[in-house]
Amino acid sequence: MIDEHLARIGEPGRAVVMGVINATPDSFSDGGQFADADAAISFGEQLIRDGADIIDVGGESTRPGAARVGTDEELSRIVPIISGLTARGIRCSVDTMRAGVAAQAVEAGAELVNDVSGGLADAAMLTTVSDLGVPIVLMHWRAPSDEMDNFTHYDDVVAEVVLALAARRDAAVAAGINPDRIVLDPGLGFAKLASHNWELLRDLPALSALNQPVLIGASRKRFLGAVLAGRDGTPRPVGDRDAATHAVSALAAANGAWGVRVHEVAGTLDAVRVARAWREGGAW
Ligand code: PMM
Repeated sequence: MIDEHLARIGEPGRAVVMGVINATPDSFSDGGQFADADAAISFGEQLIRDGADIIDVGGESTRPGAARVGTDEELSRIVPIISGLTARGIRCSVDTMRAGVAAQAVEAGAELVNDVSGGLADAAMLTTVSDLGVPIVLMHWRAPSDEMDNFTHYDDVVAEVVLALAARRDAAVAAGINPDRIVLDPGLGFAKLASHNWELLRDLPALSALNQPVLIGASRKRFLGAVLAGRDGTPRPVGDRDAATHAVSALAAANGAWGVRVHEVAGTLDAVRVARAWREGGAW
């Protein structure tokens, strides 16, 4: 079930395309890209021209090993970008683990909170989002980025991620968030080995069975570099993983994903449009 907030994003019948702006000096695929807020806003406008439905703005890197940034630094990175984009009529979500940052981002115009910690990093997040009345993405998360590579053991990754996300969904509902406003995300690459990511993608229907919209964030991630490695085992470089990202987006959308979070939008839009035709037999 999807409420009117979520239904307004994108077009009925096709997966939502969430374009990424990482206003960070060190994100793994696009860090340090923007000299200032104006450059980030121009980039957001380009993502919209390319076909993005919503722009996800983050000010704190979650790359493996990344340390936290301070709240003021995070706010100063993202609020001017969100204000600038929403003033231009562009939909925004905020990628943050902090309740206070989520609140200020919504004040600046963001209409969706994307919390990679699923509400675990900040005890005030779920009640804050409940009060804000906006939808939330709850991602599967086990530990902060500088520790997450120590938490990659699973006996059954699909069952454990589904159970953990169901628990986060229940916690969000208990905090007052309308269940129709909750999106779940398996958190590809977060405390997960490449094989875990692929198992989660293969068994996407197990996650969809929780009856919440599902967001997939595979864009340019390490496991795509590994699957495309050269004959000598050298991973495919980050900048050359977009075709693989499009393939994952098409397959995820064809398997019922609500949305995909990506850096390269134009090809992703093609991919999810193809997925829609595939699912609906070309008839709509
Ligand atoms: N991945 C990253 C950051 N935020 N949010 C959601 N919901 N899902 C993800 O998979 C996700 C995310 C890390 O990737 P980036 O550094 O390219 O943004």
